[in-house]
Amino acid sequence: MTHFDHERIPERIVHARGFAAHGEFQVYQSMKEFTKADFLQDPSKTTPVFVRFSTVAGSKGSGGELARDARGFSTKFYTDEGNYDLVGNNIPVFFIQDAIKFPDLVHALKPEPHNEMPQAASAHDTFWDFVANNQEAAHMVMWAMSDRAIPRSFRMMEGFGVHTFRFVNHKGESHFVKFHWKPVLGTHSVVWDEAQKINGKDPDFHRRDLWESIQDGDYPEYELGVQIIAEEDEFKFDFDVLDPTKLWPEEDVPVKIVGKMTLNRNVDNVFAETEQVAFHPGHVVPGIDFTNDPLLQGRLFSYTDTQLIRLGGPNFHELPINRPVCPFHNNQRDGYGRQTINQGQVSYHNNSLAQNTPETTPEAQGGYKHYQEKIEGQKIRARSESFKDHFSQATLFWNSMSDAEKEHIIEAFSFELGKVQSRSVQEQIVNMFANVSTDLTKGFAEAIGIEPPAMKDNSVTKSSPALSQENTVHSVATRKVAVIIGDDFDDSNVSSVLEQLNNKGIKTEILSNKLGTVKGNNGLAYEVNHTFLTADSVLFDAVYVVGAAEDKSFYKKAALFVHEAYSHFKPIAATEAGEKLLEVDEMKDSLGVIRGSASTAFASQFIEAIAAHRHWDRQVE
Ligand code: HDD
Repeated sequence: MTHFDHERIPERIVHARGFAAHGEFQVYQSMKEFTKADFLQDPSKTTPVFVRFSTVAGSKGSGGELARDARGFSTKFYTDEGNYDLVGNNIPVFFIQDAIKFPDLVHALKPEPHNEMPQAASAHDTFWDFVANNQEAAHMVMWAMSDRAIPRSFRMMEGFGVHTFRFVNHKGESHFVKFHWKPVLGTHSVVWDEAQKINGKDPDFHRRDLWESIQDGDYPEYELGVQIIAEEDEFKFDFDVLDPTKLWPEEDVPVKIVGKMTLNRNVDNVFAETEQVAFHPGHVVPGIDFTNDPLLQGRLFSYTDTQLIRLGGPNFHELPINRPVCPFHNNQRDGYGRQTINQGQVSYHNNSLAQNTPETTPEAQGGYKHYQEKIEGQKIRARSESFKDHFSQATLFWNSMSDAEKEHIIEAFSFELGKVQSRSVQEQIVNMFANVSTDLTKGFAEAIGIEPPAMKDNSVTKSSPALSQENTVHSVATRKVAVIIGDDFDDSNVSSVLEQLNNKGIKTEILSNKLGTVKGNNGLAYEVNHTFLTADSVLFDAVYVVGAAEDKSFYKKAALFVHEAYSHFKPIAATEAGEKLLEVDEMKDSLGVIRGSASTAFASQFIEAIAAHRHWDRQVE
């Protein structure tokens, strides 16, 4: 009973709701020119990894993984030189420039303290008040209001190290580096109405997707990319390369793809692994070092500190999930929950009784040595002038969006600010974002009944096509299709269409009005996977309506399902019997709606429509 009484530990102060998996990493070619990091040298070497994805704002048990939020993307590489942690997000920039503001940011974002509402949402007064009064947040807010904040799955989102780090090679030369994870399936999102419904229908939607794809052998894959800037080029850009509210446009500094990570094993126990894993941007290996980014500097303090309370003392690094896989030795001793039984008399340095061991490995033998940066001038606590432009890259982001993506951003601002009670905060935000784009502000100011301000001058016309999800990889592999079938369906060619989809790696699941078996008019039978009660259109990427014999109740439920899928811009295929569900003429003739008798051409068109992900032209109609 006593053990049971103590089974809970404090949840993470941010990123509390997370899910993780094991995997491995391999570099494509040696990165020797830039870094001496051992795990980035040899393409034949496999490095084990553990990756935890998370939402930021919600508590551990918060309902709904589809909250509008950044997603954490933390990777622990268990290298032969010790653990390297890349503790990033799915958004390449951050809300603030200086870590000392992090507690304020999180206080403003979390549920308001007097009534603890709202859970897992930024759509409330304190968050937007913080933004209006800390305008460095402008750029990340644009990302948070975009489709990036509602990913289709953990497998379909990018990851970013955010900060500028340093690569150091064997000659001691340093380069600035930014890390990227590029999902092999492309970067895809759902729409906001869908996100809210998924949160109710399956609050575990993202973790279920990850868990099931690993179980099915559809291992999530991400390529590691690096952007590199030579130290001497530090001042060649129109932004400060150490400012964490800025990205390096990929068109100016190309992302070099250098390796691949594959997640191939689910955890055995969520508490022991996912909950107890302790990430830290300060866990570095020789060849990777820090920069003077003031956000990174503050993180280097915070992550050890938080584990002390969360995991109950200084021995959290001895928990199985946190332990390095390489030999290690130090003079750390004792403390709560000590696991190692150290031998011998000596636990100090320098010593003569143990021939001066253990000692820090000298650099020549692979030990860590920080890059020695030459610095001149005063060290003061102040924000650099070069950190003062908060709007240019927010506009760059806006300029890079497709029409549909822009529309979604306007809707997101309209939703979030529509929930804000304070008229003054709403007005401040309208004024602030007029610095980013007048089209954007006009769009959402109207929705919340505020007069947009007179035009403000913003001369940024540049765009970065790499930022638009329209330009991502479009793959059909592992997409989920709901196949709607009722009794006495016309079974000619149904199986060949499903086979054609399955051959492309598309998952088909049978939906009907009751569980059991559905039978076609020529004896073809399918086991039903879900009913209209247990599943919903928001849990699928596309719908294939095979139909049924005349059955009013079947068609009523199926019609709701198909209409919702249509309103979320999803591909729909319907055979003749299923066509009666597409009663609205506009639906019949829309792009992404395939009609006709089941044939090879019909299936191919449907596959093409699925590859497009969503058919935004319906939005413009
Ligand atoms: Fe943080 C957790 C990512 C800024 C303080 N952070 C945490 C996690 C991720 C990030 C992914 C979850 C790790 C896990 O899965 O266990 N954080 C970021 C990124 C940032 C960032 C990408 C900006 C570039 N964080 C940041 C600042 C501070 C913190 C500026 C404080 C000064 N973060 C924490 C923390 C957490 C954390 C309080 C909570 C749990 C933990 O560390 O282990 O220390």
